[in-house]
Amino acid sequence: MSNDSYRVLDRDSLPGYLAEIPEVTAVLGDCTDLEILEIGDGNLNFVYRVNNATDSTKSVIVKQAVPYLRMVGEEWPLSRDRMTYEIRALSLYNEVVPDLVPTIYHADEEMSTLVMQCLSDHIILRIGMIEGITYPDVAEHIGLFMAETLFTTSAWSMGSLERRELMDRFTMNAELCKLTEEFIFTFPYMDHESNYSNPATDAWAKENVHTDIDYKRDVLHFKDLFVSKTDALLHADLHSGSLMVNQQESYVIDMEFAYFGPFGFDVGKVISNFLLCCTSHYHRSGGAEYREWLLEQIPVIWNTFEARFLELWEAAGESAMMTNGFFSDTELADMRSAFMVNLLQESAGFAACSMARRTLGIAGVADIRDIEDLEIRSTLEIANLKLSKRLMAERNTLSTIDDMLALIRDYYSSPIL
Ligand code: ADP
Ligand code: SR1
Ligand code: MG
Repeated sequence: MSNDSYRVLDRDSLPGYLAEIPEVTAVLGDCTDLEILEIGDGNLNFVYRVNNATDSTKSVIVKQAVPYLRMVGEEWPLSRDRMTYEIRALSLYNEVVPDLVPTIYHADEEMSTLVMQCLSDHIILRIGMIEGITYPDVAEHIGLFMAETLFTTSAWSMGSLERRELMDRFTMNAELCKLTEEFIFTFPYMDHESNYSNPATDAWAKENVHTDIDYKRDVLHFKDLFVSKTDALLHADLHSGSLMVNQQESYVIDMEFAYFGPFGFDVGKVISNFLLCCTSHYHRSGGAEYREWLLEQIPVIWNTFEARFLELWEAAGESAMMTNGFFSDTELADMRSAFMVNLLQESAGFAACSMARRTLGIAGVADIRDIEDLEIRSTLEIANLKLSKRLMAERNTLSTIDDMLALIRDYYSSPIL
């Protein structure tokens, strides 16, 4: 996939690179006087905002993968093939959910570079949520994004051959899948040099995570689902840092982890980010009112997701999974109900894993990690771990999203700080 024409772009070389691409000059205009800012705050890549110096409304985003893990440095090599998968997933999303993802201006697999629409009127949802900003439609947008992308690429929608061809285009996103396998499902639950450290949290984790065999067996079950289940093309890194929002619109970015995996991984990851933020607002300024808004978004996400997913399913014709005459309408309806309950329970388990990894692993969330007082931070970290364990242990008792919300509310009804 990669070849020798690759070079790392920087502020000096970007104008020349961009000036050669008609689709980009059509947006930027004259490329001789550009303002270029490196704005990457992610863990893996370099991201530049480039705008015309005389008209800043003419702007693009340039994202380039480098052959290492940015958050660690060049000593952690990582193939830049990840950009090929981001390009493939974003291209597909532009067909399926064009209003919910940035437009592609130019995709260059050899340079591991993507030039796309600059979302200049939007901010990262995580930043907004840390500040206590509410967004009236974001939960609905997230639910729609997941329903459309997950159903459309599932075996309930696609034919067997076309689906396997599509899977083939993502199967070898192997290095990023391995990162997830290790950093979400393995290292956080044991002593590992890569883990984050905060003394009181470490001590609690030693007693209550590293030695909790039932919990670890459950985590391994979810690792198994992640490794083996191929429900649909996942975004696979769908957290509040992968959404850019304003009061009207929401855009999903950063789909480099895309691969065929279990539906519940995307759903659970999203839910966990509302919970992590909710816990942080026991200390942050949003307080009880904002915590309530965060919790209320969870059923909106799920209900929107479920309603649209089922609507698409009911409208679907024959597929890899379904042949006319196999089930009666009633049998099909019963099967769908049981299917959605299972998906909810799997989402709860993946949410539990996501909460633990964001607490104990190398890649934390600013919601919690930016709290300077280590003791307060630790109390909130332990609260997130306890909620993770409860969600995991009780996931199979959940039949509806209201059950999940009741569990979460019950958990938060005991003092957190
Ligand atoms: P990484 O893969 O390294 O995690 P991201 O895709 O998350 O990188 O991008 C890093 C940051 O760049 C985002 O947090 C956001 O601030 C900014 N960014 C990325 N894409 C866009 C875009 N299309 N428009 C505006 N800003 C963007
Ligand atoms: C080393 S793991 C880095 C993490 O950053 C990305 O955003 C993914 O969440 C990944 O797990
Ligand atoms: Mg990324």
